[in-house]
Amino acid sequence: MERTFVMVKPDGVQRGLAGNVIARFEAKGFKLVGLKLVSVSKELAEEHYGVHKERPFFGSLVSFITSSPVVAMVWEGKNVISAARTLIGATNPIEAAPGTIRGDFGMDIGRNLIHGSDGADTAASEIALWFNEDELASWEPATTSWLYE
Ligand code: IDP
Ligand code: MG
Repeated sequence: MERTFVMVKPDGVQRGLAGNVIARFEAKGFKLVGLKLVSVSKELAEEHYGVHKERPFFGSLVSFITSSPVVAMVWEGKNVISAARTLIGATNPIEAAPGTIRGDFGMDIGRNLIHGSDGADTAASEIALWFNEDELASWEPATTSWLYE
């Protein structure tokens, strides 16, 4: 089983879409193991988006993510890292497929609602960046045998 880091960005929280995002991950069958509302510091924002430091939009990324709270989550399940990216949709919401979170709810690349880790290494480092070990729950959903053969 994999774990991945997913975050509803400030636009998603402000628009009241955090519950819808959580519902989609739950309905798919993924297991929630960490969840919190975070007012993001500049330091955390710069660390999270460190890979984009040289990009022209880095400053606006940091100021946007620190402008209003985010919902930070860790989800667990089969192939959850790539499956979460599939549920999330393409980076530019106007090009994202209908049925994806960005495709259904977004208009602009700078307001694309949600972040999901893009690989195993990123998932591990982002989970460690955003959560302490004691904030992650180990639990067994009663539905496991109805979701997995
Ligand atoms: P991702 O969120 O789909 O993984 P990344 O390429 O990792 O996309 O970019 C991180 C975030 O930076 C995107 O979610 C988006 O909000 C923003 N971003 C990416 N490309 C651009 C751009 O060309 N202009 C403005 N913002 C961008
Ligand atoms: Mg990315």
